[in-house]
Amino acid sequence: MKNAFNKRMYIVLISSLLLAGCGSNKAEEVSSTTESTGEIQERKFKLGVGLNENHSEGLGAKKFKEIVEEKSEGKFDVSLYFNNQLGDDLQTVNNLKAGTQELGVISTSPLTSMVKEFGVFDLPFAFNTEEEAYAVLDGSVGTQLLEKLPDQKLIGLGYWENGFRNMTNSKHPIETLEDFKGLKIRTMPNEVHLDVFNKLGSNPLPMAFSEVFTAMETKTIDGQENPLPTIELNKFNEVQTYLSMTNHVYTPFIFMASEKFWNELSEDERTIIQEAVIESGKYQREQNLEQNKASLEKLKELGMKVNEFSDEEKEKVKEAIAPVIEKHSAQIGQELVDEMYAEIEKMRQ
Ligand code: TK8
Repeated sequence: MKNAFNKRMYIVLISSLLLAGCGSNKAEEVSSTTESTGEIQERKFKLGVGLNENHSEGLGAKKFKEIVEEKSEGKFDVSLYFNNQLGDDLQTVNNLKAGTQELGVISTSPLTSMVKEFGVFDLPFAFNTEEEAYAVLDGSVGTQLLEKLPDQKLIGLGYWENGFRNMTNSKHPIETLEDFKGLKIRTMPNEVHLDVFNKLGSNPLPMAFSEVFTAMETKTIDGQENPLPTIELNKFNEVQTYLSMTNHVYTPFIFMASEKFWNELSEDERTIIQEAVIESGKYQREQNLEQNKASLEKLKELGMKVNEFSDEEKEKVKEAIAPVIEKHSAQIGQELVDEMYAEIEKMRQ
């Protein structure tokens, strides 16, 4: 079955290439050379991630390499690149589109400039727990979004976890709605985040992740927001005094392939990679949950001043940003937003 499918696909592809160029009478010859498309060939390819090799994202990448190399019986050779070595999230997208990088893991938030629907995950306080996020990401909403990527020459293979974001800054603890006012906060390149922080009276500045540490060190910005493992493993505590546990939004990681690369693969080769993304993703999420707990303890030990953000103040923030949520929900697509909330509601019952 699989081979027959591959053969057909290959013939369609080759025939159209031939039609475009050198005449259709060669199609017969081509069909006799298609058997290799179901096989696993020797291949070398690159996987780039944004964080370091000790972060759950880095551990997940190593696990992915291990699984893929084992399943391909050593025919696949994956080179890993950590710390945005191949480029920031948006550069990674460009590399994948151009086919100069085969695989990459990034936050979903910067994708909204290409596929606005990904903004559904940027709506603050949508999820209360990681399990709620998994239900949405691995269910219909997450799948619908992956299906929008081929239009961008990208193939979405699944969701990993960046996690719930918390505020850090060098000025004062953020304990109330008022405390957001006047702070220069770096955001990811994402319209929802930008509008939310504007509404809260902060001065948001979208910036690539790799510039954030220096921007805090030189006081170009007062603070930033990210999940705890990132704050710890990127040593943000060295340039930030206050950590405020706002948990204001959950950011998924998305594992993507270059469409150009994907088109070169046989069905069997694709299956190996797809399965490895899911398997290593389970591991990555588990590691991330562990790291989230450990990082909080570590950051306290390292002397960061940590404060909670009360439910009462959360309600005030939600109220303040309600118009922003409403505007962006309409832009993202109310139907999709409602579907996400319905899925979350199901989890809560
Ligand atoms: C790493 C990014 C990062 C994200 C951000 O590539 O930009 O703040 O949270 O961790 O995806």
